[in-house]
Amino acid sequence: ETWRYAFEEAMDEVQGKFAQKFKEEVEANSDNEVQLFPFGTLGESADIMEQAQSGILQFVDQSPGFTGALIPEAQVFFVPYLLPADEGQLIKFFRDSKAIHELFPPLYADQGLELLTMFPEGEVMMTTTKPIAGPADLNEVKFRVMTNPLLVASYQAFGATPTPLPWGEVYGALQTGIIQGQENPAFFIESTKMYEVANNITRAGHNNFTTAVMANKEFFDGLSDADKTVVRNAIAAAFDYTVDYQSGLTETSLQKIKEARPDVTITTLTEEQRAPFKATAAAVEAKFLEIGGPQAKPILDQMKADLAAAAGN
Ligand code: 6CS
Repeated sequence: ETWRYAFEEAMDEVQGKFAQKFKEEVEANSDNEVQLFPFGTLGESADIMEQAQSGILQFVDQSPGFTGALIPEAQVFFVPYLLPADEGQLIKFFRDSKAIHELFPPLYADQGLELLTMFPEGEVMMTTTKPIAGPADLNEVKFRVMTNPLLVASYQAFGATPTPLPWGEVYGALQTGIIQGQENPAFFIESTKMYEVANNITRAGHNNFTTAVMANKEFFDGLSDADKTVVRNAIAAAFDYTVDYQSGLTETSLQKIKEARPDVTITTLTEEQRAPFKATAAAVEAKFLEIGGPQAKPILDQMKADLAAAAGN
């Protein structure tokens, strides 16, 4: 059989690396073939999700940044400063989290999706046309966010004017001045050349980019037990591979950006400068409980317990 798998990034970006490893594992361990569709071949994130739900695609990688509209609980990943900055803790959390492995799958199942994995793609950084040292500098900045109500609330709390847009419109919107900022991990800022149209990079340490890989549920349920195992093993192998691939990626990406455009500023905010951003977390968390769907509270409570466990507490 041929399985179709679409993702939100290019072949040589993190989701593409994951997908290629998944394909390699599936094809080495079964007679199935995996056809990969990178960003731009089948539409935006919202389009590939629809295609996966309707069964045109068997697999899809869509980030909670877009799934939040479909599964309100997935917005939890946009409570600022919830995920740890420490990489070891972060990976441990993604590997062991009960919220991810037990509480989220039924919510995805309700939308016709088999949740296969979630994984991190790196520290999120702001890129803006003007330097940012604190919330006051975000005043009147139209800041592009993914189409996720809690991410909108979070940037409102940060003092910006959040502007939800699909990914394909971001470069042009920065270029023409419709927006003045956006956020993404360093590898993505580098590969998509965001620094060309917004040359100030700010590390507020407020989040790590989470993504999720799913299968069409009807398709997955119809697989033989052997094929289900092939899929699950391929996902596990791709997870490990992607974690290794990302080791040191943030720093090498920032280095490449500096080389490509020496006048880029890269500012790591001090603890003192981060304090007003951190102070918004409680209000954004309260907002999540309000708009995060019927399972918002159990998901948030479980996430916190999982994060404490990953931190060794
Ligand atoms: O900002 C976005 O919309 C995109 N960012 C990343 C890192 N991956 C895909 C997503 O579409």
